[in-house]
Amino acid sequence: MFVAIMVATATPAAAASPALNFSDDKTPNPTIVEDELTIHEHDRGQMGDALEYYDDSGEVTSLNASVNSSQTTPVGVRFDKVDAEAFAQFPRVDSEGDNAATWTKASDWSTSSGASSSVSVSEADADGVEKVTVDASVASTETATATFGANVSLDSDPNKRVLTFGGNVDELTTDATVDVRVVDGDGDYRSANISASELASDETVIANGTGTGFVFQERISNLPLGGTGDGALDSIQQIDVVASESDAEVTISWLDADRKGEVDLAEIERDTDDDGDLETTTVTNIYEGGVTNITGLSTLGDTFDTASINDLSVYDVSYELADLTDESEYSVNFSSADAYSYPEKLELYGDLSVPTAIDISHGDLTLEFDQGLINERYAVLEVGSGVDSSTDFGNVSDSAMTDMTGSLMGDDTTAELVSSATADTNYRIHAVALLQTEEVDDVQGSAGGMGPTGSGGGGFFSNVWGQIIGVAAAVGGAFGISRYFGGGS
Ligand SMILES: [Ca+2]
Ligand SMILES: [Ca+2]
Ligand SMILES: [Ca+2]
Repeated sequence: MFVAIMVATATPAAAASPALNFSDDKTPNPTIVEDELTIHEHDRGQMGDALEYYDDSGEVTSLNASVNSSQTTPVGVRFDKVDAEAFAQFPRVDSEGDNAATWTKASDWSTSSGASSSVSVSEADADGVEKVTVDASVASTETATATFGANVSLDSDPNKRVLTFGGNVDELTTDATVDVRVVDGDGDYRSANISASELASDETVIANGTGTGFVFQERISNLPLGGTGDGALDSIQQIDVVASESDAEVTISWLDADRKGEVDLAEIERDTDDDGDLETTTVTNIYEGGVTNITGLSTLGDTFDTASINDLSVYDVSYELADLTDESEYSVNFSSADAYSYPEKLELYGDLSVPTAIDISHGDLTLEFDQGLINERYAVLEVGSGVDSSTDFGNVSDSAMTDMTGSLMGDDTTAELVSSATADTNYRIHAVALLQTEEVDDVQGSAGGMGPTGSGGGGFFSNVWGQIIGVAAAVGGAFGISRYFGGGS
């Protein structure tokens, strides 16, 4: 009979997952949770989802995991670690090949300073991004200036263009200020500044302290005019980075004074109306600096369509039993539970592990278990840390498994089964949950063996089993049959 039904009803499942209804809170779904995953190179030209990465063979692959949907900003980007073609394009010269004219060449900068001051410009490529560091040692009442003017000559509409500055403020000693100036041919300039005495969110301020990942964009006409020319910014001939009064250092990852519009960076959460609550907003500047948490990779502006994001942060990642697709990694079995004074039981095995790769780094990993039943209804709950996944379920020695029923804290709580889990370690979970007859349907799901998406079947045995129960239920006596096949526990 078993064979006959199996042949009649079993269907192959391409991406099988355990044949349980994971939307029911009684369904056991042990999960390894991770606070922050780092993808060292998220290449937007090759990847879409935040859980994709290059495996150690250089192939794009995806973690068998999910990001907690309650995260409003599930990914984080440090813009000075983003490698976007546009960052290095300035100045744009009609005839240049392969972006030969670029501010990222330190040798194309010049310097000047007061008698007791000095300044150096050096290339500081990092994270796959071309960068230039301006390091100024400045005496009181003096200035030190780094100038980029090679191939810069914008005679039309200088005030309609946008000054863009992205990068890090590495050092800003007390009283130091850094001005970033667009300068014309007769000594006028308009400037944005870095100063501890300014409000960071001010539209003429790049930053007011040290930090990383700042992005500043502002229409030049909105920036204050200075200098000793004729009082009008007639053209843009150079960009000056001017440190005053005391030591300062900046590392530039994005510089531009050409474009006539600000570009969208991404959608973030920011308090835009000063009421203390965050709003969702698409921004063109990052005055907060650091890692910018964004509402999704898809909100990145088109400047970043083919960018590489180095060290992409992904928050609140779950490696769930429900995510398992390899049928050798789990087993579910409903059967009679007479021995426990309950009508039915679900016996479950699962192998959970978090993969490692050169191109990913893991944060804190915790094996958790959300309880949907009272403690007494978990007749068995045990974990084997480091159990070889090739060992058949049920063939693991008792000594390899640790009883975790003492970690249970009641219905609707989360038990911590392994507090400091490690990647590349197999955690074998074995649970027996005691169920009322009507709960079997809830836990198994109305699809009678469909996985959580309803689009695929369960593992081979569990799928067949679900089908058997479904078929048997139709003719009555489902649990007579299930008892017949019930596994011992
Ligand atoms: Ca260029
Ligand atoms: Ca002028
Ligand atoms: Ca607000």
